[in-house]
Amino acid sequence: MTYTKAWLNYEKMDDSPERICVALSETGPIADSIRRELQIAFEAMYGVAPIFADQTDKEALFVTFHCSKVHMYGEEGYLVKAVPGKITVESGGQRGLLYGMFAMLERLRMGEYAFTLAQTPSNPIRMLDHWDNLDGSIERGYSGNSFFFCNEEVTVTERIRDYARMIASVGINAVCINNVNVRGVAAELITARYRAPLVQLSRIFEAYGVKLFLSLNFASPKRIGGLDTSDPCDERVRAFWRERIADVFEGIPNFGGFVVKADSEGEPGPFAYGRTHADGANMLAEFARPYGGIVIWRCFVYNCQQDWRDTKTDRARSGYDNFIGHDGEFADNVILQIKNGPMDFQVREPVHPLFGGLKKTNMMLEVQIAQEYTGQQRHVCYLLPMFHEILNFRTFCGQESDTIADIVSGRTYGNRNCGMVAVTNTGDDENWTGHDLAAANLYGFGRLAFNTSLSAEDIARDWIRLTFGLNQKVLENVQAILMMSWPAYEKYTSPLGIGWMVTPHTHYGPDVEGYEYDRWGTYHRADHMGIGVDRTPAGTGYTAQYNEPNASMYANVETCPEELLLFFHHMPYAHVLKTGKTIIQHIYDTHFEGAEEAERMLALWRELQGLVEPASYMRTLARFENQAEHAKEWRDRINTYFHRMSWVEDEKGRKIY
Ligand code: GCV
Repeated sequence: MTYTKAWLNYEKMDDSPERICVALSETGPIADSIRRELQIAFEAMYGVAPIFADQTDKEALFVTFHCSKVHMYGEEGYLVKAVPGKITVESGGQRGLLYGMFAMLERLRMGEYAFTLAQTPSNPIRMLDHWDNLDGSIERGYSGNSFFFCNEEVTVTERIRDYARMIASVGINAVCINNVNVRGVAAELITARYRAPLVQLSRIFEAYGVKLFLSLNFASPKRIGGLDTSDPCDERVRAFWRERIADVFEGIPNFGGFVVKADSEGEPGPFAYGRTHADGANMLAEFARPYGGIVIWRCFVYNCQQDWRDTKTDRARSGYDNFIGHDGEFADNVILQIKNGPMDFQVREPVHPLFGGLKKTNMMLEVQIAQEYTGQQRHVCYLLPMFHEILNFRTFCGQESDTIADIVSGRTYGNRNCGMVAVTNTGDDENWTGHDLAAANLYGFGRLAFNTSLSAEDIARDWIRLTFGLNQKVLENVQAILMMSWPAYEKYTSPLGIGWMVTPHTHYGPDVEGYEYDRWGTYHRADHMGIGVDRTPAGTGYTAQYNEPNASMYANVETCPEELLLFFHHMPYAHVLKTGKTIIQHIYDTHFEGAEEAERMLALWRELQGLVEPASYMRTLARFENQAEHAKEWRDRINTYFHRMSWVEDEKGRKIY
């Protein structure tokens, strides 16, 4: 299948140098990737193949790469200086040269010839997690099938190299290729069965500075090792893992480590043997340590067999309750991977309290660019503004640098095993991400993880120009669409932080009570008087998991940020918000507004006919038409539900069914 070049769509530039000379004395796979990329880019942009030589002449554009081991920007940072006719790229390592080269190409593509770019990555680990299954399906995948797996085989294709180029161009340095739910033959990825193609795959990633990770099944000793237990303290189990892990690291070059989902949504874990998560993670980490390997252990642990009548158990509490008591027990090559919020990637959630709670544990922030709950890449929902808010959240953990960005970058506690990871949104669709505009989330996540101080607007602007070219109208309209998309999606779906009003299992489309009487701990508790979950000390006590002053801020209705009001409080519909509107009127108004904004996005896109490549225009138009219709469905289902529940009329007398 053919596929687009996404933001690596190097278009012909108006001005071209006569010759381009490149001085790059480095050798090895990354240096080769740099040469290859310059070849592709310069030929496409200028119609000129670069000459790799240390000398130049006056007419040529001369690009020089310097790598010195003690460079102030470190192994992954870079300094790029460009004046007309001459560019130097410096770094302390080849990965820095690679990133510097991509940054340089971005500027050149925007028609800039004199610039200085200096950047060290904010986060040591910048990772993408694929939830790809060995049969080729993708859990919560909305852009086709896997390009790593098909029919229980690992597929190694040219597309993977292009994927590696794309993600390296935004600074991603780690990829986990298989689903954290490790089912069936996926457990055998750590055996000889899949060794040969995994080695090939890892070599491709290595050439772009990306480490390969695998998700493992904690019950492997039983499932594939022929043992009758997977108890992490059992000597036979330890021997199994010692041998398997050594074999994987010794057999696969460029291997980074493992991602583990344990005791979560039915996946096996140490609880079955009366062991802790620290026991489980540390055992694996011990055997990965000699290879510099790491174990990324997920904190998404909660009771998914809850009785909906039980109002004391609170899923939001569970991550913190399960892990806080083990702070300081995890080995230094274990990282706890924590979702951005305490529930599960809703359109609005508070920041996970574990970030402010753990003081002696490595942490990584997990976000989801696969839009499971935010329109599934059929609706446009640019998530960078949300990620920005999360990163800037102050935890008040008692240190001077106390934001999420500080903690996961290692600034707060001086650690290196930390960073950001996104559940990724790619598949084998022609445009990689289902919706053409969903690629902005992939591009944006990488850019933000590399430099957490970038604004969502600036990232959007760069992505638009690299993807669609330099037309001003395209820039203005697409930028407007992207920036209004997350607020619009929030308006026409679940209100004020309450979450989960989606169709069970698929998680697409409205179903207000879809999860209300189910076992997943995701309730809104609406009745004829009001809605929301009391998570204050008088309720489930969740607010106390935050440090002060956040704990009190959330517990108090007056100070609780209103966009999260129903997450923290059960409120009457008649409660008056700071806007002067009652909650019920707010629900009606935002749903009418959100649906109108979806129409507005469609109109903005329509104005681009003839300015955007026709296939992309048509593909995206169809998605916008669908989104506008679907937003009305959301509007009407939500408004009708609350109208019938509350018996309160819309002040503006609009049609509610
Ligand atoms: C991979 C949610 C999703 C699951 C996913 C899980 C997780 O519950 O719906 O598909 O499983 O999160 O993050 O592990």
